[in-house]
Amino acid sequence: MYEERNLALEFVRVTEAAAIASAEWIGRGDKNAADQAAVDEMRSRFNQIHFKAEVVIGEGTKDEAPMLYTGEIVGKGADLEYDIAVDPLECTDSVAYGRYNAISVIVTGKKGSLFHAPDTYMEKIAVGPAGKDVIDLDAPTVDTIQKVAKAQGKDVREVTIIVLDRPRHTQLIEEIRQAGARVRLITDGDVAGGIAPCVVDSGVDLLMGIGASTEAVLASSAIKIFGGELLCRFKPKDKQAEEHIRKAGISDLSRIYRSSDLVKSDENTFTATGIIDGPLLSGVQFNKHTIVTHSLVMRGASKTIRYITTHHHYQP
Ligand code: VTB
Repeated sequence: MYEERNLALEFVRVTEAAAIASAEWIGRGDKNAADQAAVDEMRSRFNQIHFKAEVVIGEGTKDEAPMLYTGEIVGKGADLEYDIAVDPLECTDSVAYGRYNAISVIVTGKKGSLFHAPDTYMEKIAVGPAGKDVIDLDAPTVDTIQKVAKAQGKDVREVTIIVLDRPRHTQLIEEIRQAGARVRLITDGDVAGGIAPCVVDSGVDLLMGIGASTEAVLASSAIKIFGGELLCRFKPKDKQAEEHIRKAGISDLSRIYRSSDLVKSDENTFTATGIIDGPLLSGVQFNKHTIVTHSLVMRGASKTIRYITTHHHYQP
């Protein structure tokens, strides 16, 4: 009976609510309040839905986070059928300081199918369907850009690469510019940034650089359904981070993961609602009598991709 359900569609009401709650905090300089509003809303709404899932990526360990912690069971269903990975507010700083790019996101897969990523850094490349067979994490930047340009039928000068604006990317940014391509810097948000190359009108062709491992799992669920690709490899910043990865049972740090390693089931889902405008989704708009949200809803089993604009009745 559950086979025909599209859980992603049920979750859109959850990400919408979390997005609206955190959008109330845009630009108020309080990232904890923005995050808490999204977490509270997401957590309470999960328990109105008939499903049962274990949080494999959430707000942190049980000690760090009282809600949506790794290992928490959510939903009011009977059987534990799903893994769930969430980020109620991906990019707390963007919301707190009114910057570009923030979403609320939920990913599910059959139990045991989502990668339990220890929270640390990974180096990543993500690309849309046309370039999926030409990317290589070990290739020189210029080669990757030339190959992706060719696969997309573009000139290198027309290729845009989204990169997190971090000192660790100084050399990468230089290499991209030397190759003749464009750099689009973002302050945060390589979930939306990693998915953007799959979206034809996003203006982004590639994501490159080092970002969080948990974000790689979230992005992979959408990238898989779009038919693009994400390659990544752990890049611990110090010995402690390396130890953290090993403690999670991962001994081969040189392993390259692709999106299908991070999200193993094809019965996966991806649901996200924009909080602030980004490369994937527009943010929450507050009008006099309505609040408008923009969401992306994807289901692996059918490969459906839905963009949902919702007008929420609003009486201040
Ligand atoms: C990125 C970014 C996230 O973490 O993954 C980043 O996409 C990586 O960590 O939005 P640093 O900030 O230490 O570079 C976030 O900024 C927050 O999860």
